[in-house]
Amino acid sequence: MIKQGAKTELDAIIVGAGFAGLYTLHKLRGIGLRVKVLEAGKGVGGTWFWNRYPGARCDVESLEYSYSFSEELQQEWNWPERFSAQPDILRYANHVADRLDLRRDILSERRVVSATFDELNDRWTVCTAGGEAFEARFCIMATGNLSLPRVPDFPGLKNFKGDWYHSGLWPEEGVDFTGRRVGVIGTGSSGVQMIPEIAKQAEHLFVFQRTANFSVPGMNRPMTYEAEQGHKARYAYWREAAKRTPFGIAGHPPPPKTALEDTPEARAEVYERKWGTGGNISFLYAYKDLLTDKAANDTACDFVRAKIRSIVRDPEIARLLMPNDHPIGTKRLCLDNGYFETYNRDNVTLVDVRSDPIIEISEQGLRTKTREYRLDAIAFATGFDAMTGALLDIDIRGAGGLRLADKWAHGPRTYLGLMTAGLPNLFMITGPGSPSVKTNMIASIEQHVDWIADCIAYLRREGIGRIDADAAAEDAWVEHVNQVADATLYPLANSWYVGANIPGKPRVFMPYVAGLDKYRVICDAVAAESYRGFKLMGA
Ligand code: N01
Repeated sequence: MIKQGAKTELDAIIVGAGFAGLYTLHKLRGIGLRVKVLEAGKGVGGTWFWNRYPGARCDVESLEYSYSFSEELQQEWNWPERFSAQPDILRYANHVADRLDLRRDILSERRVVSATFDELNDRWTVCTAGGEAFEARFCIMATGNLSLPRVPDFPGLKNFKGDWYHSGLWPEEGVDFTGRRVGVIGTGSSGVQMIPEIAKQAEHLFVFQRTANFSVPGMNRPMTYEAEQGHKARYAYWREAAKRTPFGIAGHPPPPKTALEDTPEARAEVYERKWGTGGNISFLYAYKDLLTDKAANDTACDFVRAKIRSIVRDPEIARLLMPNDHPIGTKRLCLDNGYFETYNRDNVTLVDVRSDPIIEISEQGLRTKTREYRLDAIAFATGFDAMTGALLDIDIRGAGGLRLADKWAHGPRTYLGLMTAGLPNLFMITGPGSPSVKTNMIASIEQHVDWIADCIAYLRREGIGRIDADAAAEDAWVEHVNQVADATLYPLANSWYVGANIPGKPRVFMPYVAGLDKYRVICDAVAAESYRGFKLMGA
């Protein structure tokens, strides 16, 4: 038990016990550091601890979305489905915590509120909401990219007599919607996943859609013994192959052709095959230029819109569900299990809140400009303050009192997404400016954690007390990240990748989209050149 007022002295503090925090703890322990993880939740698992909404499921296949660093771990764990459901991923995170004996260094229900760098001795002091303080040379932010939930500030929410939930803060005990009139606000990945499941329970489900979203089928299925064993027999091969791909996912050979090289008939066949295979990477890998050429992308958009028209019986509802404001894939392409089919149910109503905006949450439900919907419960699937939200939620102050919030007032600036100049010895895992959310997150996490652990081991070996990103290297990296994004269609969408979902957030494209394979090479070269672009100082 740590006493109020006392400071716990450590070598490294990790904030967050999701997949990034768990692996960082394991790695840093492995190089002999005294480490503690501070976690806001009651348990480990990060995203998969908080996002317990009905239908929550990963859109990367289970055999890929798992740690690769331990052959024993990857061999002994069994995944029940092709795409894992949230409870299975959370079970896996807990298994890893037990298997690697991580829990003794994880302090749960510790929400970090501040992190302050002391320049005199090159150490961070990290404080929790409960008033505890921890001090360490290194601070590693494993705070996640989609971990600060956002509830829009609709007037009247506090007066609502029913229950309301957010996808990212779902009650641990679950929610029974049986016999209730339920409203879901939002049709991103979370909404698309929860809508079919809530529709099966609710007396009536009202979906409040502002922007239609592209979604492709997951074609999820139970894992067969043959599929699992076949993959596991060559796990090392598949993991190595994944490292040489942009997404950190093996088994999707780069497409050889551009979309317009094929005839319309041949294209239709390709898209039909991809649709039947399931998976968003598979679909977006139909042609090599879908994310760089608008005319190519239009062909994929048209195919999905035609699918929606063919699935949804009411032509007016089908029309409303057809996305028309962004190229496919430039917002996270949703993966669903019967999403569009759900709108054929008698107990589901689609409400277009683009033409009839939400005015307020009333005592009895939700009021749009033209009418009131009586609701017993509202599920907000309204997303997150992505990529920077969780970091800026902490009062982080670096050298000379530099506040991260001030430094990033016009958008995040990092070198390699790993560090930001002026905040020495503070590393970010999958930070803005790294491939992160555009990849298999666990693959990106492993790459970052391995790099950070190697870097810290090097600093200790060389007797170096402080590492900081060089401002010029950071400027060059930010420019490079933007140049790469500008050569794609991504910036055309009003997505959370550019912060467009948060009113007032600076519009900056945050992930690095050149691919994890290329990024890995850059990071390795930086390390091999004695951490080029970083300033190493003092003992
Ligand atoms: O959030 P989102 P999410 N009035 O921001 C709507 C990952 N993820 O939680 O587009 C009305 O995508 C908003 O409408 P609009 C994945 O990376 C992965 O669904 O702003 N509507 C939009 O429809 C994903 O991209 C998995 O017009 C409002 C929705 O809310 C990321 O998390 C599963 C509104 C928000 O969509 C975030 O997904 C789940 C308002 N005032 C999540 N404000 C898988 O692995 C917002 N909306 C499969």
